[in-house]
Amino acid sequence: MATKRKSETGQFETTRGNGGETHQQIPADARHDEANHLTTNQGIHVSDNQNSLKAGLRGPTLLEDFVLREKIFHFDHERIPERIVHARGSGAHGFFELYEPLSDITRADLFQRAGEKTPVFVRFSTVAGGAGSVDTPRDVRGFAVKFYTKQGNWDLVGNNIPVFFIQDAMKFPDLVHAVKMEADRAYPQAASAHDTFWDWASLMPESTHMLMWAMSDRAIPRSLRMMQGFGIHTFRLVNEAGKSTFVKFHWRPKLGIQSLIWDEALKLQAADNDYHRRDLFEAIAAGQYPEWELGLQLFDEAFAASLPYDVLDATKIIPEEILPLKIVGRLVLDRNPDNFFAETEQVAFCPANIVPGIDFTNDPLLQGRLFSYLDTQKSRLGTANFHQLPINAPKCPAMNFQRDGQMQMHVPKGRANYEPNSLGEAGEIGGPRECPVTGFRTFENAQGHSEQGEKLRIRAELFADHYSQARLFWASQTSSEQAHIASAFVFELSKVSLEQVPPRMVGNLMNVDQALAGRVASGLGLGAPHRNPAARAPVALAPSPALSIQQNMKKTLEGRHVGILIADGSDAKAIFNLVEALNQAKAKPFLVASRIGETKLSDGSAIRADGQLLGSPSQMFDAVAIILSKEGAATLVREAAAVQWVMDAFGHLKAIGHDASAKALLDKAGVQDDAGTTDLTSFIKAAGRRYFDREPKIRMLA
Ligand code: HDE
Repeated sequence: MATKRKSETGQFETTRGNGGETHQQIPADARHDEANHLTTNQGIHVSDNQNSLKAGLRGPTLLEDFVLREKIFHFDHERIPERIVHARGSGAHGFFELYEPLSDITRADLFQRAGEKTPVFVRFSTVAGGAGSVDTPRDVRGFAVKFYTKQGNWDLVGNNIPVFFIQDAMKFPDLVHAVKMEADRAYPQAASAHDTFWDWASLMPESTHMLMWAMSDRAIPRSLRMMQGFGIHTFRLVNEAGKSTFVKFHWRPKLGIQSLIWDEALKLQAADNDYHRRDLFEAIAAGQYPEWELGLQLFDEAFAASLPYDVLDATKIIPEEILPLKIVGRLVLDRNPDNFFAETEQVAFCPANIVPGIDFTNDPLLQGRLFSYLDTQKSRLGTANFHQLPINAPKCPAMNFQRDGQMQMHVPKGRANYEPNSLGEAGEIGGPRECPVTGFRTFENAQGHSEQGEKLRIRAELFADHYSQARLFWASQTSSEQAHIASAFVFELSKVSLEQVPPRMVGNLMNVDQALAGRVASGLGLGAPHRNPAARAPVALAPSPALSIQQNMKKTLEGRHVGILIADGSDAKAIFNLVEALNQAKAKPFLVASRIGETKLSDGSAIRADGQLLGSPSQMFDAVAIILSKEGAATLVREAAAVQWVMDAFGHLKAIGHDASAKALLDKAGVQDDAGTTDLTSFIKAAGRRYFDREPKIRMLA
């Protein structure tokens, strides 16, 4: 029954029958907060955010309920189209700090003063999956940085792999159609392991170098904080005198580069869809700010001409051993977005956003990108005024005569919406004017190289070399990394049902390395591979150890997560000491037990676990420790999740520290002693790395 009762202040308030009970017990005046009104979008105070307006107690909802209609209307339109590629991403705010002035090579304002900090917003992403897909598929990762410089926004929209699948923008829609879910069946989501991708890739020899990277552990990063970033294309830096220097941009993670084991990546898709997003958010929230250094490869025309590959070809790198990086500054991410949608979703990157002192080259892939990104923002964000959104707006003044359009947020004053005008002379606002001094001037390329020639649909000669650098990459890997690459090819091609595709792909690999092709063919159960003709004979290039992850990993626990499995009766002191040592090593300890609430320790104290065993499988950690009582171990050997926990930690090549009582569980999980299985005293020292030499004993790789 609905009744009306009088509140203490004399206001009437409706109470409801069953099901309608909300907060009506609170007197109306107690909820009245002058400064904190819930309102409609028109600013009307809302009296009731729980009930729609009805004709009578059990009557129909009334159309006149503008509060309900507005709320539902807005909700209905909450989603915007996701990005056609790179739909799933995570972002963060931070700054770029310059180490030393670079005025001799660029007039870009952000590179002039040592110690100066430029605000940035960074978005990391996967490429193929939709916005709701998982974080750890085998995929390239986007690494897009928006620098809010004093001279306007500069977007360095890169990836975590320094080359790309294609050389010419013309092929991008084909690549994306082939890799995304298949057109008729709409699967697989976020995976390249399917017919159409490999059909396309095997017919595109220029993709071979990138495929080598994509099949390597680069495509399964451990953390967004532990991957390198690359601008990929050759760009130009231009100084005050108009002199141009070619540049390739590199980001180097302070925590070192690190990747997952493939089986671990697969299991993480089940354990934590948001593994990377959570890792980034939590690290920043905990004050462990991810950091990268910016490295530049600087060179001139003569150097470019001396190389046996074309620097305008995005399927080629310049090895660091030939052209070392000049480290010029650091990128620090120190603030999570306040709102995912407003910032990470609405951020609109565009490689065409450059500032005076930086310029493009004729890389035909880059040239296509200069069109695409602005264009895509219009359909994604719906208006040509997307640059006015707070996350996209420059932090320096922006003034021009562009006007109107959907969702115009500015209210320009006066009549000056054209130029030239003489309104200023009449005492009105005349508006801004161009400036040849501070304004952006395109590099004129006048040193005998001015762009002229016939109109041709053609690529430069050296672009036809599709294999030399794929070979270089292969030769630069450790034998463990080579086994991962060969096995990844086998995994991916094993999911292909078009019979003509795997032999064709293996035929391309024959041009990279016969042994690799043989291993992939044998892993797939194919006959002896046949070499596909190469458009241009590969040349010998010296290996580049800088391309190997394993040879460049940092031995450290910093920023790493360590799972500690405990049970009733576990040694309290051992747990305390380990947690202390891990904190000191800047690692994140995480207690795992069968019950979250309370685990009773050896000294009678009780401890709360951070995670329950089933919900915290060992793939979530970089290393694990197991501290058990005899009874605890006896219970856990009968718990499949505990046995699996240990088995996976061992299979994922992690350090396992344990006390004597845990031995029974280790034995049950088939753990064999090696350098990575230690007692608790040696654990901290052992835990800062993976044990790749364990792998051949436990996994049959191709
Ligand atoms: Fe992109 N790319 N891309 N891409 N790309 C997009 O822009 C495109 C390429 C990259 O976090 C889209 O806003 C073309 C190379 C990143 O928001 C779109 C070509 C590299 C991101 C687009 C390329 C990238 C994108 C989709 C070939 C590494 C995510 C939504 C000519 C250097 C940025 C959007 C973010 C996003 C087009 C090739 C990196 C459709 C046409 C090479 C990191 O405009």
